[in-house]
Amino acid sequence: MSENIEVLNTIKKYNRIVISRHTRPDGDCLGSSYALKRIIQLTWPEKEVYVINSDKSKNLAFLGKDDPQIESYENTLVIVLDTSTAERISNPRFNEGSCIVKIDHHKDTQTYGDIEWVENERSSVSEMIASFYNDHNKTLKIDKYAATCLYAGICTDSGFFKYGSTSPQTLKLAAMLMEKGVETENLYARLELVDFRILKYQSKIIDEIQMTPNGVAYYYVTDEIKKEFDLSEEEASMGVDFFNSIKGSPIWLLFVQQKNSIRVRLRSRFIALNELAGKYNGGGHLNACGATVYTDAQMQALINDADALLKQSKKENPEIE
Ligand SMILES: [Mn+2]
Repeated sequence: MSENIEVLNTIKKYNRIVISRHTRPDGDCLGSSYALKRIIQLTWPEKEVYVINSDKSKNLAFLGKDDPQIESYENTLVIVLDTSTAERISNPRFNEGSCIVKIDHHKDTQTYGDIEWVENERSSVSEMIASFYNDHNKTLKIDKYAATCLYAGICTDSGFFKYGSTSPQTLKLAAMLMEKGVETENLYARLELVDFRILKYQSKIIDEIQMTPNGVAYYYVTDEIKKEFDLSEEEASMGVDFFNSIKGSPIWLLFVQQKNSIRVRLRSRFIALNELAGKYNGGGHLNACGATVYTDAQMQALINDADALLKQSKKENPEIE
C-alpha cells in the first residue's frame, strides 16, 4: 500500500510518462499498460503518456496500440509493468528515464527501479493496477476501455480465474471492473479465438499423443512439425496446454526440438514436479516447470522418471487422477 501511494505521488510529479513491459507480450502486460495509460490520461489530460516497446502481439492487438519511440527521455518517468528482470524489458531505452518505477507480481529476481512495487501473490499486474485505481478512486478516473484492458489481463494471467493465484481480492476487483461496463461475453470470445493452423496443430497433437504405462502423456514437437504448421517457438510450446485434462494423466510433458537441445515443458496436477525438472537442467513452480535435455536417450530417461514418479504418487494417493 505504501509503495502504491509512492507510485501515485511519482506519477503526479512528471509531465511525461513512458510505459513499457516485457518482450513477447501477453494479455497481462498489454492490458495493464494500455489501462494505466488511459487512467493517467483521463485523470491528468495535460500529461504526455506513451506506451513504448520494441515488439508487439498479433493476437491481442485488439487491446490497443503502442506509440512510436520518443526522441528524448529528459524529465521522463518510465513505468515498467509485469517484468521481473531488466533484460526482459521490451524498451532498450527504459534506463534513460529520470525515474524508473517497477510494478510486478513475479518473484522479485532483480532490482532495476528507483521505486519498486512488487507483490508476488497477486494474480496479475492488471489486478495491481485495478487495486491502484480502487485505492485512489477519489483522485483517479477510469472508463470502460481501461476496465476492459485490466479485466482481460486478469483473465489471461489467472487462466480465467482458475489458477491458485486467484484470491477473493481478485474477484472483488474483477467485479469492480465489471461495474465500469466490461462486456465479458464479447471479451471472452475475442480472447479465446485461435488461428486455424493452431487448431490443426492441436488436432495433430491430440491424434498422436503418447502415453507411458502409468499414464504420463507426452508429445515431441520436431522442427518438421513446427514447419508444417508455421509455428513460432511460443506457439509450439503452447501445445502443452492441449492435453492438460486427461483423466488418469496428471503429469504431461511437451518436448520441443531446438538447434542443439530439446526444450521440455512439464505440467502436473496434485504432484510436485520441480525435483524432476531439477534433475534435467530445469526448475520452476510445483506444477509447472521447464527443463532441457540434449539427446533422445535423455528424453526417454526423463519420460521414464516421470512415469516412475506417477506410479509412486498414485500408490501413495489413490485419489490422484
Ligand atoms: Mn503477469
